[in-house]
Amino acid sequence: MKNTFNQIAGLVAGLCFAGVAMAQVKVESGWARATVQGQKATGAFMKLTAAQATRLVAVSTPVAGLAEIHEMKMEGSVMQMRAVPALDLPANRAVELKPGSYHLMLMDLKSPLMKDSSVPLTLTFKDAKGVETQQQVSVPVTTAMPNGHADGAHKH
Ligand SMILES: [Cu+2]
Repeated sequence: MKNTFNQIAGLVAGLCFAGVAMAQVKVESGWARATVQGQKATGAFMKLTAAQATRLVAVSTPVAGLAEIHEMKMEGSVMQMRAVPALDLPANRAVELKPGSYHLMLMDLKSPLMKDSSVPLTLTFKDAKGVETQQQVSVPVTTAMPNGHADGAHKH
């Protein structure tokens, strides 16, 4: 009985390890926009580079009741924001989530995101075979893109 359990545990651990190794996605320059009291939604941004082609299919965080993958694009002369079911990540090509483009939308915030704190995010990826893997990241909360060239940097 105990032996069987150990074997199963070992097998599960082995599978998990293989899954993580294969679906590794590099997460760089992540940040979330700080919010003020009463603000219920904000965006989180980062650069994702997948070793093998995969798709970002979900995001969750304990700080928000609901988190979605959003895209912004021009519809005629109006900038529209909408939820998308998945974001394609081609192999070895950086996909940037940034203001005015793809972003992670954190909604129903439980409390304001204070500058200089950090937000834990769980990213769910689904590869070409339909295998889902999750990756935990923690991104800093700030008021503008950390490297300074964001259009939001000079708003106030
Ligand atoms: Cu959005």
